[in-house]
Amino acid sequence: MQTEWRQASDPGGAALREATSAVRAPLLFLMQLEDERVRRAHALVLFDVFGSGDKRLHAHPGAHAAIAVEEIDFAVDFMLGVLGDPGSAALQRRRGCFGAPRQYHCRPLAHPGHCGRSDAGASERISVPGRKEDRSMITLYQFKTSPFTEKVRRAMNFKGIAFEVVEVERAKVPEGKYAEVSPTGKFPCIRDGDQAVWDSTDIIHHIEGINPERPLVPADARDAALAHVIEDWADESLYFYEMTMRLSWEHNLDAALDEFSETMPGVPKQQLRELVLAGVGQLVQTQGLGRKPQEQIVRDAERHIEALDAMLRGREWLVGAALSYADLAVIAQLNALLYAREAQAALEKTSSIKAWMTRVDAIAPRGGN
Ligand SMILES: N[C@@H](CCC(=O)N[C@@H](CS)C(=O)NCC(=O)O)C(=O)O
Repeated sequence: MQTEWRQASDPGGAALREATSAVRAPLLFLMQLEDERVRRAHALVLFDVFGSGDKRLHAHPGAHAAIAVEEIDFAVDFMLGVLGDPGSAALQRRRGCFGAPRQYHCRPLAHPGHCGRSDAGASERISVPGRKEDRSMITLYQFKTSPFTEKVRRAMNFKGIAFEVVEVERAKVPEGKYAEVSPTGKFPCIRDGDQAVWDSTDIIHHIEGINPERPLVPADARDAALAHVIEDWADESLYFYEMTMRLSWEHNLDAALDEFSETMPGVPKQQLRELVLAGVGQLVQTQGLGRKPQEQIVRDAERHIEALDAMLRGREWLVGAALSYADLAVIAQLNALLYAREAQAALEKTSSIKAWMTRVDAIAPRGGN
């Protein structure tokens, strides 16, 4: 398709363009917003060229292969509907699982090309499945390098909540630029209509009522308690391991520095490196973890990773029989921790974590973070 499209996008591809515009069959066009193979602009031009009267564009955050699982079911539904078999047993069964098929929309981005990129102050608009058309767009204020942001993005992607992103300019936080939405000066926070919600945990609970057919808080009281405790373990314990190992150890910081540097435009990398080492070093010293010798911290982190592996052995999700916000909190911290080579080595010795990560990515993608 890529080769064909290259032809179609230049004047020499006129024949292909003509053939595409002659297609009149109902069209369900799948598009990944961070597709590494097909440029977003090219996909949109191609979509426009099709001559079909019934054309739908389904856009999801993520790379080429990160198509949401429910999208495949939707495609089968769509095909069965087109083939005139809307009452088939297979179709009814699928509708039973996912509710009535939803209409998906993708609007042009306010800042095309910024999806998941980190240009300071940039915003993006993403429309995703399950969007409630009658509610205003949520704005997510984020540091793209933050695991708490990753948790929230995954939650909104899973629920199909449309949101736009504002990449917070670190240097402007002390000046009070974002004080209205985040009185603590911490991020992520969201603006939902006239309400501001800060702290990723509060955000998860706030958005739980949006698209409730895709819950993240377990219904069972014991499972809900377990999800709460696991999330807290991720946010308040694993977080300090990732901070210490990713950002205060020189040999690991270099792997994370490029991304950090995107959130501090104008600060030379070497200066930023020193700032991060000193700032985070001081923070983890005060918290306490940073006072331990590195070997002891590595051993602690290995125990955490082994514990996670044991929790997942023979199970698909951390709590109960479905994805919950516990999975999202843990995968977000783990991804940050995996910048540390010691954590990567520990992961290699596990048996269940990688498959679980793939499962989470499939239905709750990071969304270009
Ligand atoms: N408990 C908060 C933690 C958020 C947090 O610590 N965010 C960090 C980025 S990873 C932050 O905003 N740091 C800026 C600061 O502390 O001034 C949550 O879950 O949202």
